[in-house]
Amino acid sequence: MMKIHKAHTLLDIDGDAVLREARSLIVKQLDQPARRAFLQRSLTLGGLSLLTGCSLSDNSQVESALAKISRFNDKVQGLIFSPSQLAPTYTDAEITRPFPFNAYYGEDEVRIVDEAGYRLEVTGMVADRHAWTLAELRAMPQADQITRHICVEGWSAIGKWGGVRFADFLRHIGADTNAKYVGFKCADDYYTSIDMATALHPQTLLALTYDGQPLPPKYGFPMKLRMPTKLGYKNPKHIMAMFVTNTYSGGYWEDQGYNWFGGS
Ligand SMILES: Nc1nc2c(c(=O)[nH]1)N[C@H]1C(S)=C(S)[C@@H](COP(=O)(O)O)O[C@H]1N2
Ligand SMILES: [Mo]
Repeated sequence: MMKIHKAHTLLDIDGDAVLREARSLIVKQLDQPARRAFLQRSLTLGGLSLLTGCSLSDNSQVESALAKISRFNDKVQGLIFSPSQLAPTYTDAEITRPFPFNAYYGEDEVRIVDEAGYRLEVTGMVADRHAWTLAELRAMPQADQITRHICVEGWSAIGKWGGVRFADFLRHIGADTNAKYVGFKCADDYYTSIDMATALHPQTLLALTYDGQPLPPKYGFPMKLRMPTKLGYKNPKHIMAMFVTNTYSGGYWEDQGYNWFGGS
């Protein structure tokens, strides 16, 4: 099922009711399964940022809605930000089971990527542009983390991912770390891009495993980029290609209005 985002629908509905729902979702439903209804009822950060970009300052309802949304955003940002600049980590016992699945389509349409033919394409501002097999990536030093994934649809969940520290990978391939962005293309139609500072963050992981096992298809086989400092939509699954660039390249949801930085 396709999710439809339409910023203008927010103008047709009661701002306070939407915000009550947003608050109750974020407060009561942390660690609960995904609620697609959240998006289906049109409350999306995407729609909201689109509104922020519009000149609607004469509309007092929208203005007060935006002020409340900004506090709602602060709450989300607060969950993923800590003064030490590292996202909080958790114990095995705190892992959310089962971990929720999410994508712009349903679980019955999860993309299956064949391991044998898989090569991670690396282009742009890097010295070594060879394409990587999974075996080569598994031969790099591995790290793992138990962190919280926060989705703007109003749920969060704690999971365990393992793989190659992205900073190690970037240095290994001779990436120009003065470049502004790293972009990703996925096996589905998803794509996103991140700032270099986050790419180099010690908790940013080119994740090859989930809960100690090769990443299952639904969680992004053969690999995803796991960034506990960023919201769920910034974490691309099924990565097929990455590129280092100074040219802004947006993202699947970002191009529909979601905040591009999407994190702390
Ligand atoms: N390739 C791809 N990556 C994606 C998405 C997607 O639709 N396709 N959805 C994003 C969103 S909005 C979320 S919340 C997470 C969900 O990851 P999970 O299935 O491991 O919970 O994947 C992110 N990465
Ligand atoms: Mo998400």
